[in-house]
Amino acid sequence: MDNANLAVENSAHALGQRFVQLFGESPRIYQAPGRVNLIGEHTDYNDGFVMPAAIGLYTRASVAARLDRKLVIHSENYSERVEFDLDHLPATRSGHWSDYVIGVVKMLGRSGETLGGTNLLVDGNVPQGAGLSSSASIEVAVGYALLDSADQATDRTKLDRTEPDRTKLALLCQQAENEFVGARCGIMDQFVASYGERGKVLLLDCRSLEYRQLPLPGDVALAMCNTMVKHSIAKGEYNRRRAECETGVRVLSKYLPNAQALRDVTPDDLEAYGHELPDIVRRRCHHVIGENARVLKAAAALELGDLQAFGKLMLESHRSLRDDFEVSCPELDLMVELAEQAEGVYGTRMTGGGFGGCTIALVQNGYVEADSSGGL
Ligand code: GAF
Repeated sequence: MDNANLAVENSAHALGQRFVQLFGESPRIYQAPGRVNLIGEHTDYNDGFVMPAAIGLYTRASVAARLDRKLVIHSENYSERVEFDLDHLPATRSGHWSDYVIGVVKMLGRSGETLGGTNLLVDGNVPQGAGLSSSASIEVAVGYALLDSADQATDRTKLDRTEPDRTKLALLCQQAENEFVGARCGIMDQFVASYGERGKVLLLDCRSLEYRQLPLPGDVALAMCNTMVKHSIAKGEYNRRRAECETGVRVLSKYLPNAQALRDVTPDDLEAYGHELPDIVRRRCHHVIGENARVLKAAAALELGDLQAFGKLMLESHRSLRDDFEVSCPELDLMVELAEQAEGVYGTRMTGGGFGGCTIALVQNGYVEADSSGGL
């Protein structure tokens, strides 16, 4: 076992002990990672393509069943314990961290799962507001834990589940975020939190949910740089971008009756009918349509081992997010500019929803200082 794996193992053991201390019995522990996105930003909710990768930062949910109908959640990050009655869950979000858990509980219930009383201990090291998808990692880890608890509460002979359906779980967690937490996010984050694999990037078609795991060459590393400018997709700008894209489709579909989403609009279509759109909407569409094409080109470049071409596409993506989609910020732009000039960097861009958070750089191995805390 390498040092990184040993550290992960030790911290899981410590979390198990903490659970015993808090609840008096041993838990089962589930873990889901945060993510970076190499390319394909703001394309997921336009039925497009994305290329995220799981990172070494994660959320863990430890779980054991209770005999009553209570859901008791303890957060190590907030040093706080909250209790809910499973038969009288809050109808709406409260802005509290527990919204992410309650959203998943509600969607599981809606999908037909019977949840019994549950003790949950949640702990994570994905920084919040850094664009590394701490929310999807808590949703997916908790989703697994709650399914475990539901299994305990059900007559095991009636269960046909050997392993949870990961796609179903990812969709359910996205629904929790859309309908309970209030962020109209796409499927990328929950999908990669469910399927991400060490050393691979995930090429996902967000319409069909078909995916491929593409290996990253052994001699490159992904470097995350945090601007420390906090972002939240539950705030207005993210939902506004999504609405602008929907406006684009609505207008363009008068000319392109088969267009259900921006995925169905080509650069030629935009050239022909773009003048019908308000300027802001046209620029939003221009980003999404170009970004979808860039993801497919980047996948081809990665398969050919052409990292120079991949890096160039990352830079184009950043410029498009900065100028057309307007989701960057001065700190992200500066970090990209500085990394662009650094030796060994193939390409760099902002990653995630934007308005702050992190950049990602594709770097030749020899130019990165070893740090296993958040790497692939
Ligand atoms: C956030 C959302 F949660 C994702 O669904 C995606 O839209 C991303 O922003 C932008 O690509 O992480």
